[in-house]
Amino acid sequence: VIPGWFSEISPMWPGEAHSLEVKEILFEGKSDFQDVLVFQSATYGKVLVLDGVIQVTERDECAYQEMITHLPLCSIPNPQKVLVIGGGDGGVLREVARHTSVKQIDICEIDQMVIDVAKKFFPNIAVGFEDPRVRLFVGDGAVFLKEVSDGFYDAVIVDSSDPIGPAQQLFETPFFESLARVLRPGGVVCTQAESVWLHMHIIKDIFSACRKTFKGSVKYAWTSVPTYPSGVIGFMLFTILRCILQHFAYLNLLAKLWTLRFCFLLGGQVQRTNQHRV
Ligand code: AAT
Repeated sequence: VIPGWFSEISPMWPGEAHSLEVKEILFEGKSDFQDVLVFQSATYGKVLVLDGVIQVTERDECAYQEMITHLPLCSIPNPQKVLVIGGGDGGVLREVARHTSVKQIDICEIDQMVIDVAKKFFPNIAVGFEDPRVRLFVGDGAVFLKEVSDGFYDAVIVDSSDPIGPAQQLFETPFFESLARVLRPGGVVCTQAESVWLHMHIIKDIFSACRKTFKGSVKYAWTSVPTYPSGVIGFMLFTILRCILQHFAYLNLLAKLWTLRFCFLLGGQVQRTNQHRV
């Protein structure tokens, strides 16, 4: 450990640690769930750290918050009811609020201290809480989902910390089953899904849990965030297919398109034959 520098050391990335020069420690606390630290860095603005792991820096937070939000919300038409799990800094809320179709934004963050610290030190991120469509629930996201009725949300964004600590349950099969239950057919889920350079085993586990749980498509996306381990972070996106009748409607549409295509071909043929005659 270099004096005057913060190093992100964790068993989740053994043998390597990204470091930032610390200008000033602004806050140090211990909540019921985790150690909370805020410091002024030399090059990335203010930094929020939970249990020794960087969650947000002022300089590169946009790369993560925009991707985890707009990938899912731009992938379905007209999202209206959105749930955020985790994300107590408010950055994902800020991005969700930019979607005019959205009417209700619920957030379930486990740690009130994260919310308070974000409001005090990261006003440009915590501004997300000020949108009138936001309803805040402080509690465990996995427990919260149990109270939600079936098919309630159009989109769920799981902006969670790593699977060591309070977010562990958010990477396990029962949680994915709850997500599948609260999502409406045609809805979409996007979860924080770690780095391809460091966590292939976690990614594979999430992928296979989702494949079993979601009768729809499961896709992985990633973006570059310099202050996250290995400089990249990924997302697992899953959708639930609409009901079986809608499958038939889709097949019906395909059949019609083929018939149309056939008619065009035939029409072209007839035209050509006629031209030939002329
Ligand atoms: N947008 C900031 C990025 C984060 S913050 C992750 C948030 O998830 C934290 O505020 C944490 O308190 C919250 N959280 C953890 N467990 C739970 C839970 N069970 N229920 C609800 N909220 C929870 C993610 C940074 C990713 C870092 C990658 N290395």
